[in-house]
Amino acid sequence: MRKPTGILLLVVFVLAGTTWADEASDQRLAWWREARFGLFIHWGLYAVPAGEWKGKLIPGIGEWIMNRAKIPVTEYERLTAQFNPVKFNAEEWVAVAKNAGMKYIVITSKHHDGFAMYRSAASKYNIVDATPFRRDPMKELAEAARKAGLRLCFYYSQTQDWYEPDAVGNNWDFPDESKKNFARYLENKVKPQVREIMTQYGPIGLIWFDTPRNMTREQSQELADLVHKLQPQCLVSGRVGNGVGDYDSAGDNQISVGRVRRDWETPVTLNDTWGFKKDDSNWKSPAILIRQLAQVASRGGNYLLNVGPTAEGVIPQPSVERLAEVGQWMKTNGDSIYGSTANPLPYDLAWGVITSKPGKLYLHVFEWPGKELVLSGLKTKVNRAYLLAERGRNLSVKQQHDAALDHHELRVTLPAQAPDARNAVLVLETAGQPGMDTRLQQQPDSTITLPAYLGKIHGDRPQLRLDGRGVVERWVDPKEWLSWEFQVSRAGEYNVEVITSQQKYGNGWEGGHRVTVSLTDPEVKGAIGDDGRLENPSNPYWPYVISKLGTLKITKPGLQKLFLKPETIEAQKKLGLTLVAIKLAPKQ
Ligand code: FHN
Repeated sequence: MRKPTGILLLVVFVLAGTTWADEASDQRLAWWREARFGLFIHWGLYAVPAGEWKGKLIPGIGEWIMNRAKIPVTEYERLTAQFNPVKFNAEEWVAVAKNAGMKYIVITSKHHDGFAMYRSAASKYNIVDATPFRRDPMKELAEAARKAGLRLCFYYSQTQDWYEPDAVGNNWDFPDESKKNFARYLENKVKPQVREIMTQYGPIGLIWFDTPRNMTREQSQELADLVHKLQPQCLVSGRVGNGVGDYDSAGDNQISVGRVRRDWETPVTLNDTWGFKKDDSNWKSPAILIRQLAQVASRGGNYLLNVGPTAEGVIPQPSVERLAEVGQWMKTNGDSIYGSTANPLPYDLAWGVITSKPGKLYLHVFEWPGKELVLSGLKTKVNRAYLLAERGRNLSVKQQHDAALDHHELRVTLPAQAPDARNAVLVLETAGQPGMDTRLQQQPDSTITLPAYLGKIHGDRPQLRLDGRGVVERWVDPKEWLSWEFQVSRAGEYNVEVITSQQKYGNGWEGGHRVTVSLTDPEVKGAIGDDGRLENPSNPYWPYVISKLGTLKITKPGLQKLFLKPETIEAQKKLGLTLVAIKLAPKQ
């Protein structure tokens, strides 16, 4: 008799605990979900060498120079004498963020080099005690941010600390792993410093821990608990490790696809580095930034865009200019981003992406169709349509339902020219919550795109999986395959293209796999060859490769099933079949 009661109590307790934890995260996340857009700042001693050490340019990201050039602590710490950012002006930095339409700032309080960018009693290796500057820039930023109504947040590197013998990462000064005591480093430096940043600067929006590496679940939990104990409303980023953060973090510069289950954020660089590097001028265009911001919001995430100020304390002008352009766009179109939620459809559209709010859909049109925009799948009546750039002018709308195919189609008459060629936002006000037909379906331009992330995986304990970008990884076993179900509205002959992804920066791609793409009946076979490169429209880092397989005939409209089955997979480079999507386009 007693045992079941005990178990019951335990279950109730665990469930109650879970609900409580979720509710607490939910409350903390309220401002952050509203914000959607933040400024990341990587600023530290590494801005002094700015990518160059002893006359040599060091490849890789700027804030990693100590690690990449294996600079001994005794040499690196001498940079403190040169670090005097006299041009630093907290109000100017905050104004840059505010003008961009950003609502929070996340700045490195301590990066992997171990140097604290604030007054720290726990370590003399900090900007106030160890540099001629002697000021605490975090204090100045906290005040400026508060005045401007932005939330200040801190980045803190909790495992890697190349200054400390007990921490992770410095194996050139401290090669003997057996002497390292990570728990001691956590107790002696991390926790005291986390306490400091949580108590010296007023309310903090979030702590952005990074590279959890060897953290045990208990250690991650202890850090999260410490933050929440000191400031119950402060968020903890997913990179605290072991899934104990309040929200998830996508990989660097990765834009997650499809429906993401938890709240998430992606950190993106304006050029290629995070910390300032004098030879990095690979700036992303405002068009890409505006597009990425909308894409991230359309998948329910936050966009954290990074600048790397110089050792003098100046945010590089090309960054300031790009942020100002995004800010201009936000002034007109911010309603479609702030407080928005994900696209109710599980896929992107040929012309762009969708964000939503109660009773509203925001169509972010990257490719202006001219004259008319057609959207499939909206079941609810549209009361009003207008462009955010021309709010006073209602656009004419036609809605149709093909009962035989159960196909909903909406047509909006547009001005011939887009009010903004990078992203013009069209608002649809619906009668109540927009209801969508979420089945994958043929688009109004007659193309059918079957994204890998919506495919069903088959095989005996399949190894293949989707990475955060929606690209298939570890597809090296030809016995594993994918299938999709989708609605077709027009029969006909279709060209079949298989789109795969290259590695980051276009470094590496593997082809030569033989595959069969088949519908329930007809099929097309062929090799995955390099028939053309395609700029990845959402991310310049991972370009695509198109393979033209031939054609497939769809004999009648309605529900179709498509199978992608490999016969052989080349996996010498260990990349395998890095599928992004299959595209069917009408044969002309
Ligand atoms: O190693 C760091 C890197 O220097 C930078 O801080 C990025 C930002 O997301 N985080 C780590 C790598 O993921």
